[in-house]
Amino acid sequence: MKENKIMDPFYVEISCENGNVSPPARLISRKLSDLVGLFYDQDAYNRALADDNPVLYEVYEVRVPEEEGHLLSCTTVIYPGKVGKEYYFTKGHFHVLENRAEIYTCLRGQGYLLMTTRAGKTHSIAMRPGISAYIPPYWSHRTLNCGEEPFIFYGVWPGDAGHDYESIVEQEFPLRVFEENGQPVVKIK
Ligand code: S6P
Ligand code: ZN
Repeated sequence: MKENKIMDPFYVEISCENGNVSPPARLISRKLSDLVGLFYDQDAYNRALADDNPVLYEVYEVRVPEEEGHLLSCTTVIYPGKVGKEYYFTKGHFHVLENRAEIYTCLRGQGYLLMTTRAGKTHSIAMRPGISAYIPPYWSHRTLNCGEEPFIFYGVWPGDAGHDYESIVEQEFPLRVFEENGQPVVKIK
């Protein structure tokens, strides 16, 4: 590699309060309408959407090239709320290159990391500040907020991993978390 082609080191500052990254990173915002067909209770989803179309989560992505050798990173902020009894969650995905792993470290709030394999194995990890979870290659992953404040985590993954959302739409995510008697309960559906 020619010396003049090598990227310079840099740093960002992350707010554990609201997940903002500075200098400003790319912001992706997902609303209730972006998660059509993903919640368990479709009637509750339709009723909620008729009322309002809130932002469920935001992602602040640190900009580096999306290619082999680099590490991508972002904060994800999931706001508190439910559709019916099911907590707000992310769309969830496999990596396009399925043998690419990822690490999620919780900065604020309470949530769950849900994971599944194509063969139907499932795993969940309760997340709270300081918990750093390893998502091995070949596991799809979805996160949710089961608390009353924003749930914020920082993720790091290989630059060439990519996102496969279609598989999650086609084959329903088998793990779901509902509120029962004021507590989150993980269920296989
Ligand atoms: C990327 C990583 C996260 C998610 C983000 C939103 O590989 O897993 O940055 O993209 O938490 O979730 P989703 O499922 O909407 O991309
Ligand atoms: Zn991922």
